[in-house]
Amino acid sequence: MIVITTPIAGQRPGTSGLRKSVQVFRQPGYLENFVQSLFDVLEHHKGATLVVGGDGRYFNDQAIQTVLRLAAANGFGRVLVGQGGILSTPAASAVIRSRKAYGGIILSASHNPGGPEGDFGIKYNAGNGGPAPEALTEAVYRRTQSIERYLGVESPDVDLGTLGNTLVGGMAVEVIDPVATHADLMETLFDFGAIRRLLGSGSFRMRFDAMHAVTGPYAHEVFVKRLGAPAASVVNGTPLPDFGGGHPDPNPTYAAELVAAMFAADAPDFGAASDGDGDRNMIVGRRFIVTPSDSLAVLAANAQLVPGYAAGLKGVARSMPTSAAVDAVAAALGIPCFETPTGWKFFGNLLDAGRITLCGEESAGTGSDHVREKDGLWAVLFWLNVLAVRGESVEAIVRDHWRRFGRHVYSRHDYEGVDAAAATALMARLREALPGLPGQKFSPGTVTLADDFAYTDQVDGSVTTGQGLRIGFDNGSRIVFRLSGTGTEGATLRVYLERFEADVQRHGTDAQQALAGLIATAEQLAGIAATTGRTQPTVIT
Ligand code: G16
Repeated sequence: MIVITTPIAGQRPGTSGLRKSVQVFRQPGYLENFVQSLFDVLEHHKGATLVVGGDGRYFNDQAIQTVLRLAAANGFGRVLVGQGGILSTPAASAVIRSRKAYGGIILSASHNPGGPEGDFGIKYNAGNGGPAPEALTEAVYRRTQSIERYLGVESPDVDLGTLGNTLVGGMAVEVIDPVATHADLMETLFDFGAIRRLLGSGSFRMRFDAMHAVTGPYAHEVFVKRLGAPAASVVNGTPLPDFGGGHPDPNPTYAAELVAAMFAADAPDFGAASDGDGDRNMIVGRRFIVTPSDSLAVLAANAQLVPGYAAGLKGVARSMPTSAAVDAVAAALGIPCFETPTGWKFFGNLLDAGRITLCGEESAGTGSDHVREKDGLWAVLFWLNVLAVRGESVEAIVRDHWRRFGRHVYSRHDYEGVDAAAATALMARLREALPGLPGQKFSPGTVTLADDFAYTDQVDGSVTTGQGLRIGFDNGSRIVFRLSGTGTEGATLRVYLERFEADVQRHGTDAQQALAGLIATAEQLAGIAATTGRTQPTVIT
């Protein structure tokens, strides 16, 4: 037992676990405080199996050794750890489920930059393979504020580079292949034969950008080894502790290299990228970027073409700020569509209860009931399967989708690293103004809904409030204001803009142009420039 002599103030985890700068995480006792608090709160874990792995970022290897020593002292029977300390978030979810583990610890700050000056993070996934539910996260947070000791064993570092078994204290440690379980699962869902024929046809080229993050080894195994794509189809495929100095967030700003390649004269037919821990995805056709909201809708509409989903979808779900494109598909299919708060954890109960099969978020996450996380590689394979069956381009498939269902023109404007007090004040002012908005006319239409989104879980009845300010107009347009829960510096204000076009011929592809009225109204309502000093968003997706 080790007594914490310098107590570390408890930290409230954000949308997806605890994320802080590496410097904060390296303070003596900081990581231990969180891990011990988690173990103190968990019940019946003596002798149980824990899965541990991360996205390979700086400090990943050291943090894993710490987790192993604490897990041993806290009575876990076995830890399965990915070779090299690597496990993508969806792969960790797959391993937890297939090995029937008690739960798992994933070391990642997702899409945030890495390296000694970058960010680090830790999150706990439960036995269903999904993010810890709110109640558990809150309990851990409360425990971090009163904890005064952590338990550890004296033991040399485990060799994470070699597959096999060893002991830490009396606890078994098994270094596992980080890729195999997930890759095998993918083979059960998708038509690998059809995708192999597409990739080997000589007339179809793909480019997958792993952004020097965790998906490199997964992409090599699946696209190159199992599906026969040329090795050059995977770029930036070696995980690096600082992600090569990049920002592994697959959006048009941070995946600019991919976008440039896909808009070049000799562009491949299909482009995709994933993020730091492999759960997000970006889909790009030749000179055509697919928004995450549209991607979810297209996958739902084409699910019958994919073996794993050919029997039909039980239902779908999207986070509140995600566009209603998938709602239109659900209505046409006659299946339920759920609207949840931002954060994958809110899909967990619906998936566990068999109420939904597919779900997704505007923040570049799409997934299904195959694991309990969003899954970047899965989304790419889903698209490849659809492309292989339909034999059309990405753009043709999306345009056909818009013709059938109408187009939910969509964009998100992020104001990153703004002064936290200013951002909070902006939201507070807007929240106060909400009751007076219904009935007021703005250029996009008359306000019909203005509220602070609250959600009642359809399965366990738990209520979550304060999930984003939404302002809806009579013509289906919508503006949502929300503060990010994943940033580590200042605050990030997100403004989500959506407008429905039944007649897709009326507008070209330029979303910013089509949304100009809503963008101006958002500024008019929130006074973003005056409050934050920012006249332009940092990132537009
Ligand atoms: C995490 C969650 C996602 C969520 C996103 C929102 O993503 O896992 O479910 O949509 O955060 O981020 P924010 O609060 O910044 O808008 P990730 O990929 O960072 O784990």
